[in-house]
Amino acid sequence: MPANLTPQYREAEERFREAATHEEKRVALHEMMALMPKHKGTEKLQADLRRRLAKLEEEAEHGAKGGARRVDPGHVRREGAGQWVLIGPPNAGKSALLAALTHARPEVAPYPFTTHAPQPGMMPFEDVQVQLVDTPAVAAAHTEPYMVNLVRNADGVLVVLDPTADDLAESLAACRGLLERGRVWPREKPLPPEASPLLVMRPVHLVLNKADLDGDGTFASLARESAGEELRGFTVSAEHGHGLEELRGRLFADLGRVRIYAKEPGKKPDFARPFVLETGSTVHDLARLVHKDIAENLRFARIWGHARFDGQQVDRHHVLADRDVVELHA
Ligand SMILES: Nc1nc2c(ncn2[C@@H]2O[C@H](COP(=O)(O)OP(=O)(O)OP(=O)(O)O)[C@@H](O)[C@H]2O)c(=O)[nH]1
Ligand SMILES: [Mg+2]
Repeated sequence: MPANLTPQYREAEERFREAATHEEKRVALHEMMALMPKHKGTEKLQADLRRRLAKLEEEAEHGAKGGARRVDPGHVRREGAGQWVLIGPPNAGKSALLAALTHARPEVAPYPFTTHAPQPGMMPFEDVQVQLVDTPAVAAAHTEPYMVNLVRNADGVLVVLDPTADDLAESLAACRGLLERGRVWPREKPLPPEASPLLVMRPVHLVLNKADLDGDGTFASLARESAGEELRGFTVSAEHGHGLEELRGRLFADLGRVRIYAKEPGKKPDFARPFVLETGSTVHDLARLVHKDIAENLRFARIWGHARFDGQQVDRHHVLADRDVVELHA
């Protein structure tokens, strides 16, 4: 029986063949399995893919041949309320931006390809921390292969550009190419009807740096025009601080998270350490984070915040809002 593999499957297969890292191979194999038509004609192929995946996963678990454990440079462990990856051409100021927004101290230098490996930093915002990851330059001539996974696994992507640079169009194209390979679709951009089911919708913003060199903002306006409307643009100066406070607020807001302060009956809320949940989470989701037993035995909760009156009693299905104070009753 013919397998009738789709063009989308063939693309995933191509990515598997070209994959440079272990993690890229694993992702491509998962995509191939998801895209494979499930019928009698593909049973052998399905079994073969499962075998290959099991082998890859075992290698990751026990280290590659020779005993050395392979570390995927494209994987940065997520910390804080969410993770944004900074991508862009050489010299755009990605590292300068990381230094300005976080306590990290990456190398910043007036020559290209200064950054050689991803470097995370934690950006404080009000009472939470957001993770930013600085990365090596994206260029038409060379982009680190692991960058594909880095952008795919992040909660959001910042495309950092120097709008006064003369190769802006090429830089933008290289960044778009990387997002495409990572199957990251800017959330604001309408999805075409034939879009791949593997696309992940993420906030993708344009950060136009070096505003201090762009007197009346002409270069930034031109850059926004060529980037199109689907990317929200921020004009900043990493070195002079312009626009950074607005960006900081956006980076938390666009993660789509709420901060919840838990409170025990008769005690004051713990304002120092909010629980961070996805927007749309319920009282039950919070209870699960606090303790499994509380979640199982939850009777009701009281809420202070956006609810109609303070201390209002709600059930487990109640949807939480940012900065609610919640008292769980089990
Ligand atoms: N005038 C001005 N210069 C900046 C600004 N941000 C960064 N720079 C300068 O631009 C140069 C490159 O900055 P980096 O932060 O190293 O750039 P990068 O994007 O990390 O570069 P690579 O690591 O090579 O990809 C440095 O000389 C910085 O001092 C800014 O807002 N204004
Ligand atoms: Mg750098």
